Amino acid sequence: MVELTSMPPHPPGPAAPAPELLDEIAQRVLWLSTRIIDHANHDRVNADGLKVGGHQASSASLVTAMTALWFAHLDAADRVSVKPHASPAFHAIQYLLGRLDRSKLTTLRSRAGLQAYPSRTKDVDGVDFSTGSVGIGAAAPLFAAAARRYVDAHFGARPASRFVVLMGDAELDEGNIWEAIADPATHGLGNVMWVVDLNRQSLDRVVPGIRIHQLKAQFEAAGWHVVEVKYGPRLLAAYQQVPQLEQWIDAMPNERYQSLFGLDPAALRERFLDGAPSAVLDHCAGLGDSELAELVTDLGGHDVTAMLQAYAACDAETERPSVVFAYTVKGWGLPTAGHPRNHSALLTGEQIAALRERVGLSEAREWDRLDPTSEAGQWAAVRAEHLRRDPVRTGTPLPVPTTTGLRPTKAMSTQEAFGRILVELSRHEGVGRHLVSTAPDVATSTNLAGFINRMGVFHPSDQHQWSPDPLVKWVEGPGGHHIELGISEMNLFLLLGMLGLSWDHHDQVLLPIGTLYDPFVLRGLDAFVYAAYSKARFVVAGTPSGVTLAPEGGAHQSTITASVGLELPNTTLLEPTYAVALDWLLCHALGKVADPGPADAVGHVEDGCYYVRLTTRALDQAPFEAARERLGELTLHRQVLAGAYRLVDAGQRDGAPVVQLAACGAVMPEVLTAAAELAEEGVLAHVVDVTSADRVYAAWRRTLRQGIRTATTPSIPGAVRAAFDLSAPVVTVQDASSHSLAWLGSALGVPAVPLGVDAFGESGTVADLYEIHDLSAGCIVNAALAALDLARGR
Ligand SMILES: Cc1ncc(C[n+]2csc(CCOP(=O)(O)OP(=O)(O)O)c2C)c(N)n1
Ligand SMILES: [Mg+2]
Repeated sequence: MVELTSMPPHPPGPAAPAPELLDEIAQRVLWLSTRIIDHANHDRVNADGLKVGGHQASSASLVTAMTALWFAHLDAADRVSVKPHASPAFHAIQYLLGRLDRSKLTTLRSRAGLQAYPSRTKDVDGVDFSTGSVGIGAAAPLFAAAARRYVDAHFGARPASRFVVLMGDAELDEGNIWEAIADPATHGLGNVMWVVDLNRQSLDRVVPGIRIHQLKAQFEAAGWHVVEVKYGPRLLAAYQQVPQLEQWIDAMPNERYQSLFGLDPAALRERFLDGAPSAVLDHCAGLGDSELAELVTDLGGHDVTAMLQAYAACDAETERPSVVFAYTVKGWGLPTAGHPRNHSALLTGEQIAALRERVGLSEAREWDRLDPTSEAGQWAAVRAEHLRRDPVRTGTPLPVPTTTGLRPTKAMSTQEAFGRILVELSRHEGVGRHLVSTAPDVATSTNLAGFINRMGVFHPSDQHQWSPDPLVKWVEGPGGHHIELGISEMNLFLLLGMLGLSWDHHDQVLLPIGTLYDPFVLRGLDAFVYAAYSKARFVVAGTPSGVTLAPEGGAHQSTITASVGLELPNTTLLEPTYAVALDWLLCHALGKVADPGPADAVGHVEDGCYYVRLTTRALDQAPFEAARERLGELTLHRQVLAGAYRLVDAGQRDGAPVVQLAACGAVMPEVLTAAAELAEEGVLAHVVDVTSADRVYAAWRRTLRQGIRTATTPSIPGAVRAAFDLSAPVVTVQDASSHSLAWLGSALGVPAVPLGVDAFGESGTVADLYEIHDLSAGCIVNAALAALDLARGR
């Protein structure tokens, strides 16, 4: 058995300082994070009258855990995902470490300021993972660790990183969490630690009942190492003396226990002791009210020593991911502590003044960093140096070719072409090495089998192959290039997103390619959006797509996905019709995945992911070859990449009506037949193959924006002028909702008749389905005549 390249050991960090020093720093983090939000809401001029917001209580809940992490645990190579509502605590820490300018502290939730929730692309102080949609940002580092395992196995181990997550306890209600930990691709990742901020509160309420036993069991069943940090040192010492005290607190309903935090000490005594057993009453009789209050609210998640011990226990566990359940108080150290409605509650001016005084600051010094001459200030400097990261290297560009030279000699579907292109690329020196594919249990049915047979399946150690099937040679081991997932599409997009950030997280460019059935893009959509928002770079193929999947029926026929691909930022939708066009587009996309390159003449840069919609309908490739003859390879190549080319030019004839049929993908045979029928009736019908509606739309929007911003007449984009006729009415045809191409009429300034699929599909033949949805050649002819009528009626 070949073992994975062994990880280099962790560099020992500077020894942790005394807990009192960390407590002092935690108080400053608490102050700054609270004040950052307070300033945004109460001091900054608010022209809109909209509430600015921010989450003081939610941020305070994690202050101890985060101070312990950044000031005594993390190394420079570690990567951390911070719970969305703790962004102020994160920025306060970065400020104290000297990574954030003071001027930024008063910019929370303002333009070009600190983002409401940690953002990789918009924040300036080293956010590793964007967060906001709860559950997604928490799961992402698990997949980043899976990507690291892959990168280490293929390109040699890099400085060891730990992947740390700081998450809310209500995030565990999100199903994607459980999908993530259940997938075998995330098993055995000993460098992952999730810290659950167990404050037993969500947005609306104190969570009824305590589910910790169930949660622990679920993690353990998934093979995780579970650590619980429940009580602080005071309570633990008291339990030694009075075991009944522990039973009393453990048995207390969550709502009652939480309500203690908001009480003054005398009232707390009364509520806490109401109905208590005599041993508890006796013990507490010897304590003053404040002493009792401190004891009863002494939770482990606010004890730096207990938290550091928990982190160390997770480090020691190298074979399994770890989860730490840290018992905390939402609003720790604030007057809103434990209040059921504290999620967005803001401190009053008096409360802020009292907090400022408590941490020993004056108004004049309130934004100061830790005094550099103090012990705490000196420690911050030591940690800042320890955590300093080198900028990401930009390696030599990958030699991605512009074409694999694919020349189909027979009818071919785009899905088949896709498989062939990948096999060709896998043979390409300098490119194959960087290719990594993944699929949620649909690798064979999406045509990745050829690639996998050549490149193998990734597994951390060599596996014996039991399969008797000679056609499926799935050799599993550390050299494999395909990561097979369970069925979860959410996991697919999380993994693609993290493979697509490998250039940043692991200093290694990869060429990630994922496949899934097109309708299930929507099943993973939140993670797809997350990946795009994070500017991950990958290619995903939705295949097969549309009602062309005829017999498979409505549940498997996608309609709105084309609109999703078109509208999603940082994502380019490609839907070519012909194999060679797909080859050119894929090669170009992979080149951009390797390196997005500089902006074009108008400042546009395509930086993100590529979504290719494919089908299994084999199409005659002759029309494309005819266009190649007519236009020449260079022009055709350029136009295919720009998003549209004229597949059939109907020529000119004085007085003859002219219409254009703009279409993409599987429907092209019907479109070509319609064009021929129209010609027989004396109508000149151009056919435009729209290879990327996204690129044409984006070009049109760019010229419009330019016009709007400069108050000048917008120009017509080159991509539009080259392929379309700017005076002929247009019929748009796509095996997708008709809406997704309907804008072409406006872009061309001509009447438009959009055809597409605006109802759920059903089982049938392709001809049946096209007839049901008005995609038959006859319907297209009638649509063209309608478009001409509309144009005449103007
Ligand atoms: C997917 C998603 N659904 C809903 C929300 C709105 N939301 C933000 S925080 C929150 C509750 C958070 O509770 P928890 O995770 O326990 O965090 P904490 O108590 O630490 O604030 C909700 C429902 C969101 N951000 N994302
Ligand atoms: Mg909570």
